[in-house]
Amino acid sequence: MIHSASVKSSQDNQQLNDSLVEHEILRTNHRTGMSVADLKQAFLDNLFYDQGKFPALATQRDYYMALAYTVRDRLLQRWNHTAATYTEQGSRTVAYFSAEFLMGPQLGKNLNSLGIYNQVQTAITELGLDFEVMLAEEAEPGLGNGGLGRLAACYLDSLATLEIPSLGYGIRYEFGIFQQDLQDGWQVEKTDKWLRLGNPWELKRPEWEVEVKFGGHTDTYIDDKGCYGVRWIPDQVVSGIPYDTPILGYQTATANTLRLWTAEAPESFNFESFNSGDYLGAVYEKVISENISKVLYPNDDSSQGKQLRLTQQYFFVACSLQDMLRILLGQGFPLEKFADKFAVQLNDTHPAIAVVELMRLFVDEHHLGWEQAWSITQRTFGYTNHTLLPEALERWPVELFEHLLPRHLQLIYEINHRFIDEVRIKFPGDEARLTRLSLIDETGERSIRMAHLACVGSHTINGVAALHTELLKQDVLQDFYAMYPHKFQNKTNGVTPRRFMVLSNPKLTDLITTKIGDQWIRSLEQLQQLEVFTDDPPFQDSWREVKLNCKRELAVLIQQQTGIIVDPNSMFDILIKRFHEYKRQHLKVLHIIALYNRIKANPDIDITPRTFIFGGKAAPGYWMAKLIIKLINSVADVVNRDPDVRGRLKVVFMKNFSVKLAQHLYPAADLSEQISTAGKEASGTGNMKFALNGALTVGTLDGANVEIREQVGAENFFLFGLTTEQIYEMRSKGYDPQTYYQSNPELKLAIDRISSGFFSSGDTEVFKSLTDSLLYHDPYFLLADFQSYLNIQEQVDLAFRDTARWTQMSVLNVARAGIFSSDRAIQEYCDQIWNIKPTKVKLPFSNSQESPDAPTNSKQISTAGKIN
Ligand code: 26W
Repeated sequence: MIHSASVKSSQDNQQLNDSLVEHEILRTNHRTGMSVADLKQAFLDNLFYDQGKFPALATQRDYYMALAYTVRDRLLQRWNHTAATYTEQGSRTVAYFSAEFLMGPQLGKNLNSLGIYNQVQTAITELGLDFEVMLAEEAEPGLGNGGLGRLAACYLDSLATLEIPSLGYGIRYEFGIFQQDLQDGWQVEKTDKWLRLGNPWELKRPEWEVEVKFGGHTDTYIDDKGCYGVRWIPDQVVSGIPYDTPILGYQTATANTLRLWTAEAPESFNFESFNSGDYLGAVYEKVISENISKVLYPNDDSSQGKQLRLTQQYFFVACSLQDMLRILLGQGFPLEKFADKFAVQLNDTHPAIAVVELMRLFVDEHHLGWEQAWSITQRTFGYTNHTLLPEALERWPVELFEHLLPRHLQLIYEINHRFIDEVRIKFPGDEARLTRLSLIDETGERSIRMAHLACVGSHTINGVAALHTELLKQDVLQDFYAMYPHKFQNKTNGVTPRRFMVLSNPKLTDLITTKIGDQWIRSLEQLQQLEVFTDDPPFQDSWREVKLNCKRELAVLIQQQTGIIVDPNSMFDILIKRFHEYKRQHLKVLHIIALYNRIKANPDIDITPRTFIFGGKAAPGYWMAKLIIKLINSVADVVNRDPDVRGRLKVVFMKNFSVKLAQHLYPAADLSEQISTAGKEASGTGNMKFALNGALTVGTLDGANVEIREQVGAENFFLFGLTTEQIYEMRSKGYDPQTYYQSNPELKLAIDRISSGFFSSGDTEVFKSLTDSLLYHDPYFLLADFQSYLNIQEQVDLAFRDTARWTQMSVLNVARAGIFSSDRAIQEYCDQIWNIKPTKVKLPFSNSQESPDAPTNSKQISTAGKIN
């Protein structure tokens, strides 16, 4: 127990504390009561006092906001008590550094976490309002691209549920991932103005503003003790303002914090320019500063070395580390305890500049010696790698660093110098190795290799699935593995069952709970208990009923959004993820065309009816990915209109894929498509969400598919395609897609139909770059895997017709997929990387919805020096 200033001041304020406790009890019904009557009253109060409306004049938006504030009031109690508890106990804390947090809508999630979903639904319905419409009103906070950002959100959920003190640190982008629209089958992008109507879940904390420097030059000086020091004289200073969002644990008293930074100019106006008459110049500076947190870069898996992106990365990292120093010192810890107080996880290399910034803070600003500073830094950081694609590995031109972060470049040279000395000792005379390992890439334009910086500056390096970690060790990071074998670990990804089962699939949740109780929601391995019901006919009936219901709901949504009518009894075959050639959405298209061709050639052919559903965004500058979207829509147009295939094939592209939309898709899937080229997908997490909702997987041995198959059993997984080794071998021997094209008539016909203009009203040019790429390069081995894919899809067809067998496989997938919970993943990070234990949060009194083990009648609350 530390005797910090804050603890002392809370004792001095005992009187204030006592009255606060009393106050909390008194106002329970007004702002925290969980009964239907209290909730109704609170909702109407908020509508009147926050939205300024009588119910008759209120819009749907007003209703949503009034409800959101009603819920927020109820979670603030937990939030404040959590902060007070962490402060008093000086708890070790995880700081999850991520340029992306793809949180998804908050209202339903928070209602579930508080355990008041049903009460609120009743209250709203009794007021004569539509609860579903209110839920749908929430704008999606799309502050991420895909897998990496959503993983961060799942991890925050698990951290709070496991009662681990944690802060998520990132950027509050004014515009999140673009909204995807379709025009004539082409993707068009629209700006995502998610903040336009206000965000009720965040609290601005201007009192914790920090300053961040950019540009300029450095200077040396000798201080009054005769010590040499370096000063950074920037030419721009920007303010970082934190906005906090509470992250509630599932039915615990813990509410952690997601802290996102907005960039502002330090003064609204530059008065010097203003007074000298340069009004526009003064405003210009403000605009430049605000640009930093303006927009999320929509690239997934390709790094382009843009100055603004490095600016964003440094901005949020510099803000966050200053914030952590404030918390550390505010709680009375010495600087040297930084790595004991905080475990920082780098979500890919996007925040890797933190290694250098922490060194700069220690050495330049707090005057620690290099060795001590470096030891603390290395003990602080863990680095997670999320990609094997060479084009996604971040590199920043040295020149850019010189211009934007001149002091950091000097520090990087120093870090590199010492690191290279270390390599020389371990591998004497191996000059080639030095070149490969150096933080500076000297081939071509000199650049900084951020993954190398992250590896050197961290105590642990981890991949996100077993195969991925092996490939890191053998391939992408093999030299680092030789240098630091002890640093490497695997942490297979996981997903939160609270959002991707309980919230999005309530009927499945109820069915499972009636059989095995509700503990599985926190301990997902307990789903194993479902195995005994696998072959039980009434249970199988209920299982199918649940799935059919979800499919019916999705069918309604599809009709509303696309006008296409689909049959809920057909197999729902779903492929949803970012568009990228390595994910091979176009392999799926070749399959659809092959089936279509079979029907055209033989109209009486017996084919299991399928509805193919696609969703996902392409990076705006990624031509081929956008062309694949156009191809899907072109094929859909032809197939859906052809009377010969009626009742057998339907193709649907759901635009603007998001967390919100995903929640309707996973529960309704029969078949989950995970068809990337082996060795390319780091892990995948959609694959886990599908399996946990009872979809069967058709997939390659890639990423976490390998582990999913191991868990659910090879007989319950549809495997196809070349293995990573086979792909490597084929590539090294020289792969020629023509051999497949010439020898496989179905493949040839499918590709020829595209080239011939069959799907493009006779236009033979539009898809030429796509077909040429397949025929003459095929970098992702579609042609090599085509026949194997068609064969396994025939097995899928047969299996789907045997409903009892299919249901059995579906149940087994759910029963055996519990290991893919993000709780399991986070527990492993806590035990093996962060060395951190839970801190129980105590609420001062219990109301009807408190978790049963939350202690009551504690008077310990502190208000000073809080963590948030
Ligand atoms: C610099 C551009 C850029 C942007 C984003 C490079 C790389 C990224 C991410 C690392 C891409 C990403 O989201 N990767 C995905 O991470 C998931 C979570 O670990 C994995 O499940 C996916 O397989 C991986 O593609």
